[in-house]
Amino acid sequence: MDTNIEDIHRSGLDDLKAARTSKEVQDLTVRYLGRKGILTQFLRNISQLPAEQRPAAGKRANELKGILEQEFKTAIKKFESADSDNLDRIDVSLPGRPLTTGYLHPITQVNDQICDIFSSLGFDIAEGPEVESDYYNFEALNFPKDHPARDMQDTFFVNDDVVLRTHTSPLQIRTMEKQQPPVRIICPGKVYRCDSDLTHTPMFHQVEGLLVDENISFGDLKGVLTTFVHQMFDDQTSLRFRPSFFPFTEPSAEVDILCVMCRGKGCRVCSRTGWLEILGSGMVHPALYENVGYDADRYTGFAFGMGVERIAMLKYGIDDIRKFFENDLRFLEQF
Ligand code: 2NL
Repeated sequence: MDTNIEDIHRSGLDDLKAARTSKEVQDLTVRYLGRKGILTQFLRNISQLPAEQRPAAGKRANELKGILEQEFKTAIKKFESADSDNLDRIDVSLPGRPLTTGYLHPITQVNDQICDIFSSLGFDIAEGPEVESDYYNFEALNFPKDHPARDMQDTFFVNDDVVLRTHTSPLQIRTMEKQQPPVRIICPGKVYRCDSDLTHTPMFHQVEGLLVDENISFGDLKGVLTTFVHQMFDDQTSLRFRPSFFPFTEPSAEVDILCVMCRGKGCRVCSRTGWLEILGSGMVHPALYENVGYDADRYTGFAFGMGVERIAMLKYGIDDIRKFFENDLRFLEQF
């Protein structure tokens, strides 16, 4: 026998050390342990050794067979897991995956447009709580307790004295309590009314505005709201001021625009009137000035309120308010 078992052991481990891939280790396994492998040959040749040497050589050769099998197997596993790491690694030469950009909900877009128009006219933006006291939501706004006007707004009560605000006017009362005229604010925000159908949801978004100063007239109200309508729709839009009633304004007026569907001819959308109501407004009732400590002889002002969903429906010709709340991307992606 020319090859020494210890030489096979040493060269086996040296070859393994030099191997760099699982394929190379697989080749080594064949070279040492395969049918014609170096160690296999050695084992086969043991029968030709002198009888007294056979047991020790057989024991040692089988021992080495176990060692090499184990070492090669471990090395193959190690290289294979490293190979799969390589597959997962990022290929920086590949083109990037495009990121889909987000977009704002149509109600947010219309709300922002309304706020931008009034900001450009010099109004500040005020925000505040959605849970309000009966005082700020009704009493201070000239809705006496048990007055039928409270039935105009189907209120969600938290308890006898606390409500979910039915409009954002409470914020305007709070602002007037803190600050003497001139006041020029708009109040955007969520409001709540117990009402649900094609044009009403229990929660909707409102923007209310208030301007109080010396010598403010109904003419100022008409000028500001006409400018708003022309910027929000288009500057050819016809509008009219129609007498109305609110407990907190006197006189009161609702603003209509010529029907965007039939241009005034009369259709289903405008109930054959040719006009669409878009907001309510009026001169602030003197009783409110008393409640907030303003001099009612010195100051006058106007106020207005509009539903953001309603403006968005008219602007985009949407017939069902609930579409804004269903979060169907096929609808939302169109804006
Ligand atoms: C509507 C009508 C309106 C007001 C809101 C208001 C607020 C104060 C004083 C006086 Cl603090 N008025 N707000 C005035 C007229 C109409 O809203 O139909 N909103 C959706």
